[in-house]
Amino acid sequence: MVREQEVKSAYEVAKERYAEIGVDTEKAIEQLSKVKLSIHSWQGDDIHGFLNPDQKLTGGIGVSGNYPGIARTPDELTQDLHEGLSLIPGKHKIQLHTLYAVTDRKKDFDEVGPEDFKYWVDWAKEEGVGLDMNGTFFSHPKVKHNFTLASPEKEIRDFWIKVGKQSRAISNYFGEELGQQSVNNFWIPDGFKDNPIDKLSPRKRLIESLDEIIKEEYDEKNTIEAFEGKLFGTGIESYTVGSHLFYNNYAITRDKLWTIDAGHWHPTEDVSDKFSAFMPFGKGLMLHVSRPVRWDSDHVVIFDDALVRITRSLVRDDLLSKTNIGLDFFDATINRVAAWVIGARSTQKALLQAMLAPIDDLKKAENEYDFTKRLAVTEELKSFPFGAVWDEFCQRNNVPVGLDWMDEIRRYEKDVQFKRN
Ligand code: RNT
Ligand code: ZN
Repeated sequence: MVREQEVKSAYEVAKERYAEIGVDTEKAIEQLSKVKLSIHSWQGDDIHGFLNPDQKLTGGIGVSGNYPGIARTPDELTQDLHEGLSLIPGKHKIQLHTLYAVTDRKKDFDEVGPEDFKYWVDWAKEEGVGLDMNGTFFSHPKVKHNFTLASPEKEIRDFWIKVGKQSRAISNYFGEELGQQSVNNFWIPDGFKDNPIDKLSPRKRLIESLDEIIKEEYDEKNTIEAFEGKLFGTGIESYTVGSHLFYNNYAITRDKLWTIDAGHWHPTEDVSDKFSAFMPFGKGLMLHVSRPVRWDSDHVVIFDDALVRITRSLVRDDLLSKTNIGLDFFDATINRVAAWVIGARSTQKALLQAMLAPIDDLKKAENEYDFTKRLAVTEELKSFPFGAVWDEFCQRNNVPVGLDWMDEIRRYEKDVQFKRN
């Protein structure tokens, strides 16, 4: 109770400080509560899934670590997700993959359909979350020499086209059942370890396969596709069929979403600078917020400069309504539920800090060439008491304030996760 009052009083002070520069903290709180994050199921089980959990992870991505308590079954994964969600303020979505189908018999990737996701839909309804989808195009013997939809073999392409079509049916089912649009993200690993001769034909084949996948019409109210490019993967260093430019063009010409994964670019490239270059032409964005440490390492997202630049661009350029903010990282060296909580809370904090700024005033100064004011205000803003507003946001959403959530994680690992091994 003492804590509750302290949080309130600190908030009242912060509210006044922000009001002095024309920022309404109540408005920011309201704005933040409308942002749904798309939290990725695969942080909970190191991308094993339930279809072929013993298969090695392929596609040039990797998880390291063996922290105890990994979720091994649908019930364990949903239990962990529930725990994570209880420590993250607000209402969110969960991103699934074909791999997470819950089937009544052994099924291959291309056989999995909406009926195999009823488990998740029932859970999502109970939990009050939305669902997003990802077709799985890796960790399967039919990924031949790192090729799927762009394979030179028709038989291989056809298998993966079917997986893609099924993922759309599943995503549509999520949308219909849960009454909110489900984003269906496509990422494929296709590419070469060493220098290719023919760079054009694989891309033409990929276009053909994708066009075939998206041929059937679905109501966009329920589902929309997003396409995620990449620079390279481990073992696929020299050429990636689905490059950024490829999917940028594909998304625009097909009126679909473009997915920007923060880890998929040259290490010095600022992904946040791309949103405003794409959006005047494109329908919308999906983000995979991630943290590349020297390479596409998928470290847990933290409140760092890269994240702050992403959230500032979204807020300042008013792109939130056209952007789906998904998370994509996998770290097995720490508690996997804590990883979700840290990544999600950091993303929300960075959004809030971006919202707590006199944006219209700054835009005006910029248009009047008052760059002195622009620099002075943005610098001072960095030490404004945004943490007090964040605490108030957590309190109002009935989730632990500050580090209190770690006590709950310690209890959970002791009572639940550590008992699994
Ligand atoms: C891989 C992509 C892709 C995956 C997930 C598991 O580099 O980022 O989004 O991480 O689909
Ligand atoms: Zn990604």
